[in-house]
Amino acid sequence: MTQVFVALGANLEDPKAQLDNAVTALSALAEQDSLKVSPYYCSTPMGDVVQPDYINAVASFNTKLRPLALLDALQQIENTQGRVRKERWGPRTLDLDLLLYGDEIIDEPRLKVPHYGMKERSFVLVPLSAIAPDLVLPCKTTLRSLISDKFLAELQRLDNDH
Ligand code: A4P
Ligand code: MG
Repeated sequence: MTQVFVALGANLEDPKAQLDNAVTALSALAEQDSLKVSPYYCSTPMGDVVQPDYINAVASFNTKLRPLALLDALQQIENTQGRVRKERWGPRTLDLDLLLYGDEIIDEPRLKVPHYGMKERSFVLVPLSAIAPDLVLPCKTTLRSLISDKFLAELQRLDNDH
């Protein structure tokens, strides 16, 4: 069994409901009582595409699924929630990125873990620290050392209870 971290993002078709539905779907992949979900945060879009603001969060859970089977399951959840892949970094009903799979470093054509952008993204690091403040990345960097005041200021935490 391995502890995994998954980033959730949505900016179309009631993004908050998209995240709620994704959390329900993720709970089916999680070993009993292992699912933790960060608060939801509103963030301005990264990249040059003009698009609505995002709702972002991070979930962690223990799973027996091997990495590629987990990726398949995450992509199936995205597809079920109407994800259409068009432009890179474009708007989406739901994006599920596998951030960490235990301490493993994975370099396969379909799957790179740790996720390539996670260390530079406030909308990943801030929710991650809400559920795993003492996390140390496989490269031995502490999560705490990556979070700046600027990152904290970039996100607006939503009031929601889950
Ligand atoms: N893939 C490889 N490694 C992974 C991994 N660790 N997790 C492959 C998930 N997938 C991984 O992803 C393309 C391919 O990456 C997959 O088929 C898988 O085999 P995708 O989800 O189809 O494409 P994408 O999401 O459009 O591309 P990319 O580069 O993953 O986009 P990002 O980096 O996810 O950025 N702004 C804010 N504020 N908040 C956001 O959440 N998200 C994006 C998307 C842009 N701007 C944003 C946000
Ligand atoms: Mg993605």
